[in-house]
Amino acid sequence: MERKVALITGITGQDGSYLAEFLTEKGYDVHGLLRRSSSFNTGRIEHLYLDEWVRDMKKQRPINLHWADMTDSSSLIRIIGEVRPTEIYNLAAQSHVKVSFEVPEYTADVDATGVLRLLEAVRICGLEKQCRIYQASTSELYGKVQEVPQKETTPFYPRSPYSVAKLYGYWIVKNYRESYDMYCCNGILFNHESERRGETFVTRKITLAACRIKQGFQDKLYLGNLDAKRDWGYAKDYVECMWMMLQQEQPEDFVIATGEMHTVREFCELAFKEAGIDIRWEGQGVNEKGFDVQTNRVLIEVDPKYFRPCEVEQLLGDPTKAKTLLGWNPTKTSFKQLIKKMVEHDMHFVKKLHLKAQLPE
Ligand code: NDP
Ligand code: GDR
Repeated sequence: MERKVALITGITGQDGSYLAEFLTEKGYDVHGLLRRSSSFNTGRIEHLYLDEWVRDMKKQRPINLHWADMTDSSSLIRIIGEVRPTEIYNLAAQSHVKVSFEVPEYTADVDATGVLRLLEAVRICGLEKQCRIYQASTSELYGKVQEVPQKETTPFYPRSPYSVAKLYGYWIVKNYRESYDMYCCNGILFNHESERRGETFVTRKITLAACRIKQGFQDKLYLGNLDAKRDWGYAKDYVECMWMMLQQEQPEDFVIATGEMHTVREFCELAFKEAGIDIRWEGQGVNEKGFDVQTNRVLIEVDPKYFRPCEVEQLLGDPTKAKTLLGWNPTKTSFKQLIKKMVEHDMHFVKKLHLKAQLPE
């Protein structure tokens, strides 16, 4: 029988957790990198490895976690040599654009040099002809956009230490493909969100705040640039595409996006509406405020501390190539459905957290 062994870097993150579920269901032997942290960082994947009995009932295979770090070549070589994966999904990254301005050197180490370390580890282990590699590239590469909508041929203009590092990752993947005939692809993914999105990314920050405000646990939400426009999709739909890319005969790069663009302001309006609050806007720029239509209370304010030294004003992807060649459906989950899923989840999540906090020790 054909060996199907996947190694996922970044398995504890939003995408890694969905991809691990997807690949286990497809019958893969799934391995993931776990990096050392002073607190638990396995919350998103606990259900995949904790209870053997439950897993057995679901006829699921366990996932296997290995201590490693993208900044540590020896750990990557050791794991790739031991696991001998047939597919590697490189999702590990310092993935926060704003934070990359504060930790630019570390971001470059993980998001740029980390990709090189991984590719070299595959070669050192002699697997360059047996292992297919997916690289998590990003719409942030387009930055100051040169063409609307952005497609595979649109020129790049990165606007942050994060995207400059990812640009290196993109090109080194292309270079190893051309130099060593390796099967490696760049998925140029536009923003994708979910109930598991990190809490400091704007969408999750908004859905959580809307639910906390609705339940009386938060007074106000402070945001940065309300005019920023993004092409937001659903993470669970996007990880399927990562797998599809590695099943093609020839390795190629693909844009993955919905082809729809919305402002942060629109996201707020819909999320608050879903939570049962109607928002009315007044003022402009840093003085813009979002009022509760019913009570006239200010619920949303702009705080310049969330502005970026260099902003990406708008991103809109053209997923035609993925639709045509992969047969991928970019609008499986609509913008409204995405927000609904996130708000429904966060309503329960917030309630549960506060109930737990009230329990005696
Ligand atoms: P997350 O931030 O949710 O997850 C990042 C993962 O990388 C986590 O598992 C994290 O581990 C791990 N990681 C960070 N630093 C290291 C390191 N030094 N060594 C090993 N692992 C590390 O990101 P997403 O799931 O949202 O994104 C996945 C990938 O896709 C990233 O590369 C991101 O840049 C890229 N991307 C994401 C998009 C999006 O909209 N979500 C769009 C386009 C690209 P830990 O849990 O310990 O922090
Ligand atoms: P982004 O996502 O930078 O696109 O990177 P993020 O959700 O952080 O920001 C989107 C836009 O919203 C504006 N914004 C705010 N952002 C945050 N985080 N917090 C705020 O309070 C806030 N107010 C307004 C931002 O300025 C920005 O314009 C994400 C990450 O997942 C990357 O890893 C990935 O590569 C890209 O998406 C595609």
